[in-house]
Amino acid sequence: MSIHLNNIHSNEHNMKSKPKVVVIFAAKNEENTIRDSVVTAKRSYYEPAVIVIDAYSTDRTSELARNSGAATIQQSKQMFPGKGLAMKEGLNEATTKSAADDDDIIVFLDADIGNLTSAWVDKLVEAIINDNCDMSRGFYTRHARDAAVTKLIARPMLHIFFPELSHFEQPLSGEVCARTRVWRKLIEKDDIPEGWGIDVWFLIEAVMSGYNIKEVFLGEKKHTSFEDYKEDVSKLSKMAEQVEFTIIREAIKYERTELQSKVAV
Ligand SMILES: Nc1nc2c(ncn2[C@@H]2O[C@H](COP(=O)(O)OP(=O)(O)OP(=O)(O)O)[C@@H](O)[C@H]2O)c(=O)[nH]1
Ligand SMILES: [Mg+2]
Repeated sequence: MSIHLNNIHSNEHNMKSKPKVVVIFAAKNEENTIRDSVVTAKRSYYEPAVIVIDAYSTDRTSELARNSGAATIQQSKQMFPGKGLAMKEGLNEATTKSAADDDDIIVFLDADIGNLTSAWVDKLVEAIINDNCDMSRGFYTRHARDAAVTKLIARPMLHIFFPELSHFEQPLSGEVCARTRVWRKLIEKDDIPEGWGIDVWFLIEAVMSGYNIKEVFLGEKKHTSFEDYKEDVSKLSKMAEQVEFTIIREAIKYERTELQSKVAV
């Protein structure tokens, strides 16, 4: 009897049976981090299959992803930014093949994270399984100058147009997880952004579809894209423009332009 109890208690994941999990990375020129990203994701307790959607990288991203055991696919259009297109095509692939059952779980992770651990996958998946939410999203502590678009565009604009989303720490989080049935509902909509608008679009559309969303703390996030713009924040202007425009478009779509949350100007 005591052996039996010990076995139960030693299983920290306390799972009846493991769900099928697929991890998707969108990646453009991430040769420094892609191998570790794929290998680390695969070490998750949930033993996920990994898909990399490559944006015609001019470095070794695609080759390294394939050699690390990821199903590696080129996105259909050679466009940049094409993060939304890549995520949609990753979902088309997963929801028709490796995660085709409605109850399967699909996790997105950015491919430029220097301190990714497999616990990130575990925590995002466990929020879905144990906390009974429809979508889990990573939030983190980050460098004080990191996440400028989040701090200066996404959060203030959500506060004005979608005040019920004001509490989200990271509305542009790249670490997002949901069951196949939820992703299917979201990608059947016809206004899915192809560029940088995708992350905040998924958040707004999930909330407006009535899904229950939980942010999950993942510790510190160190990512190489911050190194590219930390000396010159103007490199984020295209991202800022697309996030801003996406929120305005969503505000019009959901008739939020009455500015019910007034801002003193
Ligand atoms: N397939 C594909 N992947 C992309 C594209 N643009 C960005 N990515 C990937 O999307 C992920 C997030 O992009 P980052 O450049 O790190 O941007 P971010 O971290 O969300 O934003 P910042 O906090 O502003 O740096 C990374 O894995 C990129 O390689 C694209 O056009 N196509
Ligand atoms: Mg990044």
